[in-house]
Amino acid sequence: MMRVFSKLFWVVAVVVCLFPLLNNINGRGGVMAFHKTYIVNHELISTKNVKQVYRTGYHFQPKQNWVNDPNAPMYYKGYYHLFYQYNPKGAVWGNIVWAHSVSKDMINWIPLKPAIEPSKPFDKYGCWSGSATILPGNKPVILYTGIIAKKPEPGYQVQNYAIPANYSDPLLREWIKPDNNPIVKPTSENVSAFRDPTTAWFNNGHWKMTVGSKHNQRGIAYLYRSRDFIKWTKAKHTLHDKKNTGMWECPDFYPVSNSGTNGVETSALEGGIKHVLKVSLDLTRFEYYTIGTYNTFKDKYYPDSTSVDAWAGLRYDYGNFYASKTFFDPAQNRRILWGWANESSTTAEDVAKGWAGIQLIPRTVWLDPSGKQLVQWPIHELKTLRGHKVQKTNVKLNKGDIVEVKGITAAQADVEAIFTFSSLDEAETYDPEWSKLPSENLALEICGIIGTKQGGLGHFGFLTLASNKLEEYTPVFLRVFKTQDNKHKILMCSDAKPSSLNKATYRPSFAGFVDVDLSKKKLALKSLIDHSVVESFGEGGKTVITSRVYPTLAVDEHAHLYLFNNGTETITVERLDAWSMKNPCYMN
Ligand code: DQQ
Repeated sequence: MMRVFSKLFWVVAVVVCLFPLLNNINGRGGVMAFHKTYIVNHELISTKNVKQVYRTGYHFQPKQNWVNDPNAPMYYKGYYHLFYQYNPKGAVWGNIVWAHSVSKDMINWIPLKPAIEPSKPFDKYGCWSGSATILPGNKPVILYTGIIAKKPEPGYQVQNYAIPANYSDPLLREWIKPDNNPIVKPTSENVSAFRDPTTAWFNNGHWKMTVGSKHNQRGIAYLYRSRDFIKWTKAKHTLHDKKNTGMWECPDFYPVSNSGTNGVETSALEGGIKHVLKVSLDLTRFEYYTIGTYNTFKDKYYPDSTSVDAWAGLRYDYGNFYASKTFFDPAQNRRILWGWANESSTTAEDVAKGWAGIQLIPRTVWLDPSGKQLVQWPIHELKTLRGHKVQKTNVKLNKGDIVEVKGITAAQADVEAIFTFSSLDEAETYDPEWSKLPSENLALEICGIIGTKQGGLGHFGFLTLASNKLEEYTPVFLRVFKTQDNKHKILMCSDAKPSSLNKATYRPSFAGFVDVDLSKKKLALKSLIDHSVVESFGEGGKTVITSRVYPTLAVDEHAHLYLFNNGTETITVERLDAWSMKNPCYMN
């Protein structure tokens, strides 16, 4: 049976590759609060004449309509499954169903019919986010949030489960929502803030899972226990909570290995591991994580003292990245992170182009040897899309130099560079006054202060999606500062401000610090550029920033990629590798 499906996958894949017109190859090849209902008459808006210059080439996006959170990613019988929040009726949030696609490599996708749609009293007004757990005997089960009434806004929330109709179907095309749903109901104080159940883990004879919530402005990850996955009891205490952080959406709780890059299964609780708790904060529309210890005796999570447990804490991504979810991939012993990037264009522009939202390239995630942060890197399968390559070595970038990287499709590319410098002397002083700035995102505050002013050691990096005369560009760069105790602080920024002449789009600057030892006098940068998205990885994935941008001139073959240095210290590009990126055989 599996062999038949696998054959079918590749037959379909090859056919579609041969006939690009069938998919979006020919089409070329953040962040906002929602749960808001839009009244848009899509029939009155024609998308036919909209030039689709912002559609991505190699990111996951369906042919049309609105997309948000990735849901229940999992690996089952040879296929990766991705479900996601989807509006089948338009390019704005609403009418949410669980769309479903399957893949052999998380790059080429086959769309299937929606797996879960509102149909029963327990999910009549919406099937919101949730997760998959693989029960013993390789039996997947989905936990998801059902909306049972429109009031109180944004909806009355319960937790449901769904199971495959046919376990022998590796594509898991049919899902059953049993009539004993809902299996978890809210308490009276949080009926409209009680959602997004996690993947469950097993210990002490029970399955455990958390549900995101808030009480007043205290963010909460409630802990539930069950012996049979059907009857769930709320623990007297929370798994974790924190005052003044507002609603915790899409919590994710999982173990990471203390050493190496391999992932560990969600129920692994002992033997050289730490735990990660990530929450998506509805108040800021950014995600934060801490690294800590799961005390299995107390059934409670404690962040390490080195992990800031608040808005100034660590983020997977300091840019447009939300509602993420990880899963353990048993086929390759790794933990994979999926995240959603919203549009930064206006709702009217989204409706006109007929789609909104993309899933970012899945990233392998592991614990940094310091134990203080995670590291992320695009899955290795992405390399299969690399086409024509350009390589440069030992390119000197003096103060003010801008050097074009020619010979690749700059609007759809993968670029990696190692920058070196002979001395740290030129690094500017890290102003002690900056420590008084609001700490929610200090890096961003500093980025705003230094602006485009020339520095000492940096800023240097890439000008992505740049127009010929630099009327538009999205700079991704690094800049080094010297602190009073003679240490260094490295700032990484991705700045959408100069990205577009269209001033109606949201063009935020994003920034984070990169925690790196500079004794080798080297810094690495990678960007995945794809028409309207730039995903950048500082120092091998220690700091990641995603920007959504909408250039008006730097589109398709009119886009350019440059290396630049705007600091007094000469920078050497020790090595640059840049590839044109091909389109996958997308069928979404
Ligand atoms: N999106 C879902 C919710 C979740 C939010 C609704 C996060 O379940 O809290 O589409 O983006």
